Amino acid sequence: MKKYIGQNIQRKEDYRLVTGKGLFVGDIYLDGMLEATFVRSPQAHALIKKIDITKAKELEGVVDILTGQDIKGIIKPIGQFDAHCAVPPNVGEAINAQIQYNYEDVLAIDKVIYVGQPVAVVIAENRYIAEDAADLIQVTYEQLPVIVNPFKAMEEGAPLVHENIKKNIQMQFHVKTGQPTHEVEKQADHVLKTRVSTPRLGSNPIETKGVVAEYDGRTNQMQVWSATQLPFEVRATISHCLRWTEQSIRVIAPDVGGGFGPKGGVHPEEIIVPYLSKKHNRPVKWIEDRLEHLTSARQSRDQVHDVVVAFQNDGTITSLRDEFILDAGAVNFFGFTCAYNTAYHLRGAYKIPNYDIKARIVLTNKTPNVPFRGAGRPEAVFTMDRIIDMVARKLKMDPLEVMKKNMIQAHEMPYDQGIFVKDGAQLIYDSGNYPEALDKALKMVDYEGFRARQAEAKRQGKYIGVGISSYVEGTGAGPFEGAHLSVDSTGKVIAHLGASPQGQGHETVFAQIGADALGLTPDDVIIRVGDTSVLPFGAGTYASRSTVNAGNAMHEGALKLRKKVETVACLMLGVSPEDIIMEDGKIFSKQSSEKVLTWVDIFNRTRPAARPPLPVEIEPGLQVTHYFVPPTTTFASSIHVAEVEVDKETGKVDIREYTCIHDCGVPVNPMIVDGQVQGGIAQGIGSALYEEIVYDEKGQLLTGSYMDYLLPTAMEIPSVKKGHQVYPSTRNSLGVKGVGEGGAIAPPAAVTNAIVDALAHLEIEINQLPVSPSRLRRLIKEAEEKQHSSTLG
Ligand code: MCN
Repeated sequence: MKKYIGQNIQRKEDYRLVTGKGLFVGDIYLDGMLEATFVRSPQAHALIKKIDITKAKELEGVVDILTGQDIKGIIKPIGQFDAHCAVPPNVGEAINAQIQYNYEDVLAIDKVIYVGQPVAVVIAENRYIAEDAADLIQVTYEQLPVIVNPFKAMEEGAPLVHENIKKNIQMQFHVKTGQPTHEVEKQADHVLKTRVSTPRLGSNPIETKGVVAEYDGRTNQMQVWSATQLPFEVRATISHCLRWTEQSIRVIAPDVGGGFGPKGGVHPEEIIVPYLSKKHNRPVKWIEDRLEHLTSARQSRDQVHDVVVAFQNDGTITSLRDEFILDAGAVNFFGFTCAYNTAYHLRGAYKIPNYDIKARIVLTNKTPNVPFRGAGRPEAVFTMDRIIDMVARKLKMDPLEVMKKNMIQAHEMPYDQGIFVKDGAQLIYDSGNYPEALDKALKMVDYEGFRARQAEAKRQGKYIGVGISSYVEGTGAGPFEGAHLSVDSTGKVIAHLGASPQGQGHETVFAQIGADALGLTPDDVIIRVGDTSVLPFGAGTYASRSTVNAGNAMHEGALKLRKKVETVACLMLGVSPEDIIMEDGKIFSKQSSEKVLTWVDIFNRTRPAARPPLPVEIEPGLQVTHYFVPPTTTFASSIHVAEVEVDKETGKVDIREYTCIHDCGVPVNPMIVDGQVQGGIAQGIGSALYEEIVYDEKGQLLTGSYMDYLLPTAMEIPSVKKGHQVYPSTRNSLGVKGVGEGGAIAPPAAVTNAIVDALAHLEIEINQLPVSPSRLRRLIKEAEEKQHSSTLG
């Protein structure tokens, strides 16, 4: 029964969060707590010749200082997170994956490989003393040649980031299906070659990273609070790096103020802080400051695609060939995650039968690159939908017609793309109707009337344009998620889940799911998340996966619990299970509602040593644990339409309207879904128009403040017009698909296509993000000069 699923239930967590009653890592103060500061490398590539800590050690209040040499052989380095990103053998074989092992020492030992890398750590009675001491530490470096450009990094003789990784190529693979693309290109009416690139970005959550560790010497227990998306992975990595048993470590992700990807994975600070807490038998706290965040927090995106596309006069795309590189920075912790996401998502909603993608993950002297909202898909969609636009302009067709020509039709679902998903399953879209979504979006923006409006605007000296983009996104990636449900003496259900939120509203949506399965209200179901002490296994929040994985674990676990409650109710009411009704917390028989049981009655009846005794086949207590393992990902989809106005003289772009139709299967809480879409689109618009991390050739960060790294504010982000489709997933019993990342995927392509459309008379190509005023102004100027000289010539 769906009473609460599908309802706009107010978010349970919001009162706490908006009244300042949340508990973030920064809010944790413990008796005797020390504070840590990290000394970070100012060099992008250099040998560490000497670290002089004499003066720093003498400062009153300093408790300890560690360098890489102090912990060499004691703390293991952080390597690839295999639980989340190992290549399945069948995929590895199909794509000929070649991988080199790489890692990061938690404090650099002999050499540094990026600016901001931790080199030493100070703990002191407070942060002020720790900061002063850090300033007194003198590190002598011997500069090494720096490699920043990923193409130069692959040249023979280029400086090596890791000595064992030749030509700095940490990983490469080759995905193909259909006919050889070179052959197809020979038969095609047209062949177009282009380069498309997406810059390096930061995720910039409101709350930076932070960790507090408290060791209890009497019980040998370590408690860690971390602003993380993956408490279970933090526990596993602490256990691995420090050789402690997992049972002795409890990791809690309290309230977390945004993560967006880079708070997934594990960072050096999350290992060192617990180590120091145990060493000194005192709590230790570290909170990343904003400058550290901009320099050292993991970054993302950064791909360059060299594409060759073959197509016919009618707009049919016959083949797509792409050689792309992903600049992973100094260490790649996530294996083929982002690169393979790009490779398997590139065709999106289009059917392109002949497909040949070569990917190389290249190391450079920059901050490590990890997944960020979309994780390889925004890059894929920007590449694909720019190609669609270019094909259309080459053929003098409306881009919409080229989209339609190549789009997978509803009757072709489930659609097999002929390659593998990252988890090793065949890439088959489970459900959806992309042409219908496109039609809906076009109606919402009055596409038919747009050209007349555009012409009228032009007469008034205004340049407006419309751009469309679409995506199909594999969401709900496994491997699994768990739910542990129990009932207490007040009759409330407490559910512990493996996935934990950073703002998504999990306390509400999982309560809605539980309430429906159990005939309760969402207030009767209390969600506890982000604590490794209850469930032995958990995966975490990333890849728009929690609703599918934790949601179905909750649903199926709740049904198991319901069964037990029914069994006990049958015993108490003397009826059979088919006769039991569970509604609004009341349990009664279909035949008669005279005798009504509550959950407290059922709880009391199942207490150990209850009188009369329970039949032996019924175990005392009301609790179940359930793990949901999805068969593979489920495919959400969306159409985005941007309408922009371009100021030709300054290159400034205003977004007039932004429209989005999306399908996330069954929405559990449509209001939260809308919020997710709006938030994702804000980040997507940021990456379309403003955001770019820039390094100079010495590997020095040039965008280390918000004066240089531009984020959009509410002033630049329109209220998105949203429309919904509900094509339930066929891969889980709730019929849900993910939505968390979706909003961020399509805006770069939709906005850029709209800018190109607004300036169609200039025939400019924009294949590099962000479309900043200076970049756009330069393109406009070049196009005007070209037109001027051709008129003269
Ligand atoms: N939802 C729903 N019905 C659906 C699908 C989702 O009601 N059919 C609701 C969910 O139950 C959940 C939210 O929408 O409250 C997002 O669900 P889902 O798509 O499953 O994504 P996750 O919960 O796994 O969250 C991860 C995803 C990712 S990968 C990034 S990055 C991201 C995002 O969510 N980071 C966020 N959204 C974010 N939102 C906030 N506020 N902060 C972040 O750091």
